[in-house]
Amino acid sequence: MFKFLKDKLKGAISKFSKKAGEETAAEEPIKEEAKQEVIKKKEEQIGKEGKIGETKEKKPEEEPKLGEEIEKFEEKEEVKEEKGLFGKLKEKIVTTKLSYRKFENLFSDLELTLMENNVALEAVEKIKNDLQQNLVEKPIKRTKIEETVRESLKKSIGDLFKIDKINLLGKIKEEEKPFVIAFFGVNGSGKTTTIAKIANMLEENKISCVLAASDTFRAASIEQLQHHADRLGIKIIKHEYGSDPAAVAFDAIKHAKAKNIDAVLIDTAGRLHSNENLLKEMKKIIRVAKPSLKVFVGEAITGNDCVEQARRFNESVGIDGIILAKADIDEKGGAAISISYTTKKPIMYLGIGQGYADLKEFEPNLIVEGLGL
Ligand SMILES: Nc1nc2c(ncn2[C@@H]2O[C@H](COP(=O)(O)OP(=O)(O)O)[C@@H](O)[C@H]2O)c(=O)[nH]1
Ligand SMILES: [Mg+2]
Repeated sequence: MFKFLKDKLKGAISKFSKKAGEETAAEEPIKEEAKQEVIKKKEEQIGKEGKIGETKEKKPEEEPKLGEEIEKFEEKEEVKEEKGLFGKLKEKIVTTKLSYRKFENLFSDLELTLMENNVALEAVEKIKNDLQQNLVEKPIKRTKIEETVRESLKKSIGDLFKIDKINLLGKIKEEEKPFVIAFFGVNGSGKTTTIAKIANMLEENKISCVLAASDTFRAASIEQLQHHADRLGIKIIKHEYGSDPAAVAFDAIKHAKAKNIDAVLIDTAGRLHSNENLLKEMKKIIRVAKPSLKVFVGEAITGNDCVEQARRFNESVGIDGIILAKADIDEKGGAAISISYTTKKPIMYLGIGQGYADLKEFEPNLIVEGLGL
């Protein structure tokens, strides 16, 4: 999933580390070009989110004022004395201290790499702050710089997923029947396909389910769900096109109750997340079906748009978890890195293809390992 980012990141880390350890006291010119590019990228992202006033530029206290004399590097020779069995052992360690200014300069490459790969601004800022805390004004052995950068990134990115997981199968087995899951997301994000994959997984785990064709809006949506239901041998509840989606969900739940079926999977129409009618429709489905779980299905390849959609769906209907479809064709991976941090909701599964078995349980390690950290 991170084909592109992995290589770029590797290059950026190595460049960062090499430059950070370079023995030069000469003042490096501020890389205006790189800075401008970062600013441009940030403006693009902020523009999309439409929240220009809300972005916070954190200015750490230790940031030197312009014009101030800045010491780029402080290189020290430390003589460590240790009393050992054979007398004094002297170890000469060459350490490097990175100034805030130097860090800012070096981070711009890494920052650009992350942003070009669709990592959301908030996540980039968090990663930057963590790295800064671990590196700036800390004596670090010169041979350990790359390791320190790598470890910091690994921990920082891992921390982006410190959110309680959802054990879907366990929850369905434990909670009251039927367990109702409503799937939301924009048009074409992969909802219907994902529902078929989930239904298949539930059946494999001896959990029965019924599908509710509550996308009564999009042409051929009912036939699409019907096709999956037929292939999987699962019951589908459907009405006419243009009928009330909440009524379809209601009938599916009624059917599940009557037949003692474990779970109900509600497919919904995905028009634009800003669409008022859709919002009303989603709210009605939620009011009527009272889903045990509201899942946002996003398209990993759309990067920042996907993260932004998740945020908006969460604000309007409140989502519990996320499924990122099309992770198999996403070479950047920024949405997967950022979406949980931005919404504070866990990624439950990744869609990794168009087959029924192409659903992978999400583990934060997939990200850290995928990035080669
Ligand atoms: N490569 C790939 N394609 C997918 C995945 N999930 C869905 N798709 C494809 O994306 C397209 C839209 O999916 P669909 O389920 O109809 O989206 P919906 O409009 O949200 O219901 C279809 O062609 C699917 O086959 C996935 O994980 N990987
Ligand atoms: Mg659909």
